[in-house]
Amino acid sequence: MRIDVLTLFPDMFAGPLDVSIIKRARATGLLDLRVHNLRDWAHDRYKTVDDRPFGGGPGMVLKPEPIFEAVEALAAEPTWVVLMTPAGRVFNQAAARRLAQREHLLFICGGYEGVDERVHAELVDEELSIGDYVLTNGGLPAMVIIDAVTRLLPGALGDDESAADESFTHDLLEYPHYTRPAEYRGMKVPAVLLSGHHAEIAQWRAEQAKQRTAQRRPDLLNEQKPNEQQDAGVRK
Ligand code: JEW
Repeated sequence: MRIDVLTLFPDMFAGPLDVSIIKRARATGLLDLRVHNLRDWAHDRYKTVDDRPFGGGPGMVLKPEPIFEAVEALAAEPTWVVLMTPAGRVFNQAAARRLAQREHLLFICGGYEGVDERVHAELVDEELSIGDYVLTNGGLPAMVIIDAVTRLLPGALGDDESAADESFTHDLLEYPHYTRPAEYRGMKVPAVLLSGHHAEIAQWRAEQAKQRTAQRRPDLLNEQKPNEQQDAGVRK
């Protein structure tokens, strides 16, 4: 998969995407990730990419020209263009599975107050947020999505890592884990896990996962699951 990122802060991307599974996916050629500074497409020697909003008001708006020209330079069918914005649909594991099917993703991170509306209308296939909290820009949200998508690429995970992939794929939280010692500071590992009865262990774990989910994340049990394949994107 190829992923291009357009950002005002390319330095943000250096650390998180250069460790662990993503590092390995890049090294083996499974992921071709390229981070670009939007200012490279600015038109003036001050590298201006934003301007004051028409109609007045606080803050600045990202100008359309650098974004249009950058996307035209980097994208070709079948590129799927994703705009990070707090006004987007909330990213989840189903969205990660959907994005992982694409050959080429292009993330526009944004910054400041927002992006000229003509970018949303003409250039963008899908708008995504990572949740209901305020951030300074779209860089971290883009990295979160790149992380979630990369580990779904066939061959990205080692055997141990894929075996450990339980939680959101089964729509339940994980059961509790224990390792040695069997007793630590008076706290004992549940006897069933030491029993060697595989069927009983599986039953205990399933029950724990259900109980935990009901207690901590009842929303996961009640959630409607629309068909995201049909339901994706703002431009149909
Ligand atoms: C996200 C892209 C670009 C946040 C989450 N937050 C916020 C916010 C910003 C500007 C105007 C209004 C609200 C900051 N910001 C972004 C925030 C994505 C941008 C600027 C974002 N997901 N995605 N939770």
